[in-house]
Amino acid sequence: MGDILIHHWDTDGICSAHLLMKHLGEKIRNITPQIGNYYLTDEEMDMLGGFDGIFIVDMALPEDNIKRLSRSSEVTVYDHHVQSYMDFIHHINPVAKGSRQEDYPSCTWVLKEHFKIDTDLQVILGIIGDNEHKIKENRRFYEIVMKFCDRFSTTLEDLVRAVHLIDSNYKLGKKDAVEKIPHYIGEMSIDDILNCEDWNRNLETIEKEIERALNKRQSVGKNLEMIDIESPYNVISEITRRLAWSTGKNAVVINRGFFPDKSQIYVRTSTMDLSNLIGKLKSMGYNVGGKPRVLGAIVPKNSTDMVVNKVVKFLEGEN
Ligand SMILES: [Mn+2]
Repeated sequence: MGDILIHHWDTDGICSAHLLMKHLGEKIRNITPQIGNYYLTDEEMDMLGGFDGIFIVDMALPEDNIKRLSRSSEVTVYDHHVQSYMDFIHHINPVAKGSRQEDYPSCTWVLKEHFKIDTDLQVILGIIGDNEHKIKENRRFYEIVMKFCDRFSTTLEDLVRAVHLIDSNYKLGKKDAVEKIPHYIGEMSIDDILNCEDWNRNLETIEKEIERALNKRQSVGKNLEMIDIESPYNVISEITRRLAWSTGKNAVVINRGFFPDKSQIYVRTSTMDLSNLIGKLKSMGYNVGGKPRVLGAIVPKNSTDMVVNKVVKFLEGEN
């Protein structure tokens, strides 16, 4: 039944999908998982079972998803996320083989190295997509980005804005739009992206939604700010970031409106280590991920208040 390509819904995923399609030189069907899900649903798994070859880019799906797919299809993964090396598929992920994450700031860079692609706009957008201004802290890649800016008379500011425009599609939950972009992003210049009317309209919608959410903030104790919303948009990480950065306090945001049956919970702190909390919620069986200072969880709607209570207690230092 031919091949199919699965990619992450963000700029790095979209640009990686474009680069792989271009390299394969064939029209290949592409999909992104249900936006917000870092795994494949049963329906998605069933649909994929019919394909001979499955390519996955910039998406660290659970190993049991991959294992199941590999029983009926030839699976190839290109990625740069931290994950275990999988010897039962074609696994092209230098980080899984021990390379440092800083040396692979995007999946587009993995593809660039693997296929010896030029450092073109899509490769750079992948890097800026995953790192934004933080790329300044990565000396080697900041130089690569600056060289690109010189050569194409653009700026880091413009590249970051281009990334926000591309990412506006997934933030508004526009799965179809996301899946179309890999087919034409290769023909867009940086100015085409910056001037795209649809995407600029998207950004305005998102901006209004974020402001509306920030107006609902509530102080809990002296060092915690909380926002509890019901938004159909995937904007929780941006709201949490702005809440934390504007107040300097621990921030907890709950969105009960993005998934029909689940809530999103997002936590950001500048003073605590959330690793234990992440581990604890994982051991309770919840879908949780994060880094020492950021936590994201997707929990069934009827467990939301209970999980939020645990988070708040943790942040108040009672645990
Ligand atoms: Mn990525």
